[in-house]
Amino acid sequence: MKLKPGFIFVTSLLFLVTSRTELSEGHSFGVDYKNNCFLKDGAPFQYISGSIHYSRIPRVYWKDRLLKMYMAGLNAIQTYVPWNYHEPTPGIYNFSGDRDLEHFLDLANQTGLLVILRPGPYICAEWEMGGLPAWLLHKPNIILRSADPDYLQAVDSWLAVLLPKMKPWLYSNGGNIISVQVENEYGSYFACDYNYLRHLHTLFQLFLEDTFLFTTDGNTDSEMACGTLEGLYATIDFGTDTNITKAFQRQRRFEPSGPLVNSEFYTGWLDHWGDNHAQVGLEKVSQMLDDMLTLGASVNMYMFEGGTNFGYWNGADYDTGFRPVVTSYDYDAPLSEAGDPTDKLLAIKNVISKFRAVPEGPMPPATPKYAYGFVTLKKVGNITALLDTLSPQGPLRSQYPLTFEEIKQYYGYVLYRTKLPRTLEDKTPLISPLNGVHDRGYVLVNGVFQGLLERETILVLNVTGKEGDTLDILVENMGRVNFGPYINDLKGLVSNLYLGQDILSDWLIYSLDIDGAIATGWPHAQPQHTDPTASSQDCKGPVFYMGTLEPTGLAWDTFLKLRGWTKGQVWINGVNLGRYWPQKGPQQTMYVPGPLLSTSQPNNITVLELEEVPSDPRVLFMDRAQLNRSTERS
Ligand code: NDJ
Repeated sequence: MKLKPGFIFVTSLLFLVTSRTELSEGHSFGVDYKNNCFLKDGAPFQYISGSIHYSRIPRVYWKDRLLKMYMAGLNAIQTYVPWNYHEPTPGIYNFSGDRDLEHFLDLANQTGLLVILRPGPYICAEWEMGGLPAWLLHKPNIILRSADPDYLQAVDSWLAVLLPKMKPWLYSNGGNIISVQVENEYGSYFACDYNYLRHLHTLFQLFLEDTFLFTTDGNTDSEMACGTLEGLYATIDFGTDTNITKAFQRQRRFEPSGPLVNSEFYTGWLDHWGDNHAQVGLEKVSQMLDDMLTLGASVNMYMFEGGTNFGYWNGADYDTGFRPVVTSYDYDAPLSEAGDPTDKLLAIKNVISKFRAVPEGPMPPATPKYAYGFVTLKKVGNITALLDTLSPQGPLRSQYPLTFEEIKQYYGYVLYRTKLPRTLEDKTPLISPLNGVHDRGYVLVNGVFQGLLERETILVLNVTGKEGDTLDILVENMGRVNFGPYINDLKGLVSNLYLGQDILSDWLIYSLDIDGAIATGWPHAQPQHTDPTASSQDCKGPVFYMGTLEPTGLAWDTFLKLRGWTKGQVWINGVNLGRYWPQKGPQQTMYVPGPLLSTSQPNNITVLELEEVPSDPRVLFMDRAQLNRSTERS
């Protein structure tokens, strides 16, 4: 058949206007710049996606959450890969259990969900240090998120492990990853280092070949200017307080053609300790979603399922001060922290049904919750009496304090010990003149709690004592800054402490491996001689309590309320549930996933209370969450 010249011209033009991914055999995903849309297998495609973070949900619940997202009408999910979750120390990788990313991708694939992958290497996300591993801070003054050679060397090593793992999951290879984001809102970072972005672009192209690569930036010209790069499709993010037309006009200034994309449409918002619980009305969320989908935009809702900052994984913001994020990442999202469908989800499903066929059948119900009731705890001992157990290798000696990073402990708590250099007849100020307690220091003299020092807010504490008395400062890492220019967030006593005019020196520094001790069965495994005569003074300061939730034959979700307790950490059956701070709020209960409970064996509860235990040391397992209370009146 003789082809008319015009036909050849049109065909070749079509070749030019579609991305290269159109040309691979079988599966293809790319952009049709002529018709301003995505093309999946050659057909126009609009993704309606929701963010879910596997690192914030127990593995056993991944399928439950993904199925609910599918039944809500989503055709894709978006997830971050936290670098520090998978490379705890340089060259040591963990992709097992709750960190089994490929199992998560497989479950999404089985559930009929495409994946928008966001491997960073920086991810923000209210996650510890924005996903960057704290061991990067071993290099003094490293310029993170830049072409700093030491930073890039670590990035290259990490991505050379991660990205090949992702390759089989790429849509073009028959998997479900349709697109990959490079970095994260890079335009909001001061460095604005195009060489860094170019380096990442080259790396992602090398490992991921024809995959659609994009960037996401906040809704300002400066952010889009510094965060975008030729060759990476520029997308934007904004919430319900935004004029959609103006926001997408801004995206158009960077991508004159191609699909409109909101990569993070905020369905709720995060909580810091001390905030009022953030909530965003479902009416605004569903109306704006409708408006964006009507424009043909592809949208990812951030978050669709928030989950929990278990352990020490919460991040912090440093804006109006140092503001750590709470343990719950409920985010007022369409699926609650416990994965329960909400009215917001149903409203969103209703909107989606106007644009695509939503799956038939019922929405999977909330998992059953159980109020196991009260459990009375008993004292194990003050932290200063447990150092042989918690720091079996003994202390380091140093003339001046060392940071967490210098002693190669990255999370949790470190005890700093020295002697009073002279007798303090009167109350004498213990001072951190350079605001160097990162982040909270619990101060004891001869084991007696004196009070606390706190980053930004409490830089002086008056103490008394005699020459030679033991001065202990338990320092808590409350979570590294995850957004903005202060992510080089060293922890511990990061500068010298003064007692009056004298610099304190000659320190013993105890790295505390509490999680390791608990993993061996402590304190429940060993017979505990508890101290029934504990005086009221004893109930102040860092102390461990323990108890047992007797088995009920049920292992249902529940919510732990520590009414009257002040601030601390909880472990159940060896799992670190995260931090509690009911005195500060707004979070008043901690999510306890049912699968971590035993139906037949006693469930071991361990509590580290940092400040003051209630006169009646009991805790309550409830069948509902309380996330929106300010200071809890006991
Ligand atoms: O990309 C960021 C995402 O990871 C964008 N966000 C989200 C907030 O939930 C999340 O961190 C912002 N983070 S704007 C900065 C919050 C400042 C209070």
